[in-house]
Amino acid sequence: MKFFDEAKIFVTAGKGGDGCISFLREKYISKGGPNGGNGGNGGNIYLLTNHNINTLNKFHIQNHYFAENGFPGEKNQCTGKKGKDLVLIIPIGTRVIDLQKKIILADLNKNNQKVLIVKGGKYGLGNINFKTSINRTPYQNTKGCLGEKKILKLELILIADVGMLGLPNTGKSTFVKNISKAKTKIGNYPFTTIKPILGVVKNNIGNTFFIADIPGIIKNASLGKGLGLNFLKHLERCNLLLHLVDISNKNIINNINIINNELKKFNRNLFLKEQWLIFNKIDLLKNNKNIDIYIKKVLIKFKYIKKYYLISSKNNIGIKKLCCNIFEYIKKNINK
Ligand SMILES: Nc1nc2c(ncn2[C@@H]2O[C@H](COP(=O)(O)OP(=O)(O)OP(=O)(O)O)[C@@H](O)[C@H]2O)c(=O)[nH]1
Ligand SMILES: [Mg+2]
Repeated sequence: MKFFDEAKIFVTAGKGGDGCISFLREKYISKGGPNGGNGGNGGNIYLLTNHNINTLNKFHIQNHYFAENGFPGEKNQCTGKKGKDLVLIIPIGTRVIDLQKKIILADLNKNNQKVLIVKGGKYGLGNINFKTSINRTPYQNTKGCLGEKKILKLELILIADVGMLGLPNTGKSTFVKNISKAKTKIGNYPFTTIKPILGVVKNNIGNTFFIADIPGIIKNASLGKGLGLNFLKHLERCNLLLHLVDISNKNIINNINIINNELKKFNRNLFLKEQWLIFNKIDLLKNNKNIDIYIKKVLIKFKYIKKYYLISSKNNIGIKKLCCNIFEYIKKNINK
């Protein structure tokens, strides 16, 4: 099934109900006064997060939403019924952008978070409000106001502590599958992963962290090459990035530069996040003798890399130590 992490929707709150013009008409009361009631307010539209929803797919099936209009006032001073509110259920991690004003209206990161996005129009006044000493039979009311209207962009950004980063085929999904129960797709070809996947990693004392596997990035992804850079937004909420490189590849320095240049182009804040370099596929190295010297040569070029690890996701080498250090890092930096 296609995974939509963005959607454009049109939301219109309900119009307020009009005020009523009416006069008391009863037997033996020849000229009863005004008794037209006020209208009801128009319905509002809210967004509400729910952890059972993971995509914005339903907003591609329907993208226009209307809340109910308020009802008009009635005779005998009866106020019109308020229009029903509409509540749209969205996944946790949704960012809401007002496309016309180009501002972020809300960033909803918790379950059951509710925000008002368009307010219903105010009710109109019935003629009972216009009675004065000089005008006892006012043929006057006000109309209900129109409800607010907005065009919104919804952007779903995964809530993960750790994000995977790297060229295609470096073993990101293999690593995530190895340490979590995530159903990542693995294949010996580029762009095996075409949508982001969230995994949960647990240790034996009950701590957990969330890890996001995203599609690989290639040179000029910012120009739309490969799957583009759009998926990088899923790393925005991560506190730690694991940059996977294939140690059996001859162009490691160049490959690391490609990823970080694209990262900077997408959002410099991502580049400034804590980044650990993970040399994967060490099982493929025939000769491990000069590996330390080689790694030092690589690291000298990348001063911003805080830590590095040598692992094999396939053969389970170095994974345990790396995971322990991630748990430690998270304990120190995230759960402060
Ligand atoms: N020898 C060896 N092969 C590995 C290792 N880790 C992953 N692979 C293989 O590398 C290939 C790519 O693995 P994936 O996990 O799909 O790579 P990816 O980085 O997620 O790739 P994309 O989703 O295309 O970006 C698969 O054939 C894996 O079996 C490893 O540690 N050693
Ligand atoms: Mg993958």
